[in-house]
Amino acid sequence: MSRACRAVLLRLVVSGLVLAAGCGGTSPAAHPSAATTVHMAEYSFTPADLTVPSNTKLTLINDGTLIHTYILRGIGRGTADVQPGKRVTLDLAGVAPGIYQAFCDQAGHTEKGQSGTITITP
Ligand SMILES: [Cu+2]
Repeated sequence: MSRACRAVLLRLVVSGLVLAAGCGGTSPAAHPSAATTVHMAEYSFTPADLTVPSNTKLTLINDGTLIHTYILRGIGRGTADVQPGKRVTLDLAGVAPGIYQAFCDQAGHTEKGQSGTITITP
């Protein structure tokens, strides 16, 4: 191998290490969104799957033309009706870390795909 080749190889190795270090190393295999804002529309949440620390305040924005809600299944926490064009805050204080299904409780919306997951980390 030529000296120039070795130099290129070394640079690739070094930049690879820098990239690996920049990734943090504590992320799960998937890449869930770290956003704390969820956009609602017909019939979706964006992002559908997100991961937040415990005690986060989520912002829910209704970009659609119908009323939507964002409810965590099974624990009685979620928004009231969010009117089109409005935003509300959902305080997750006291919600135990875990993975929760999120859905819109307006008739038919979950069935049309308006659901997702929220993972709350300790
Ligand atoms: Cu909805």
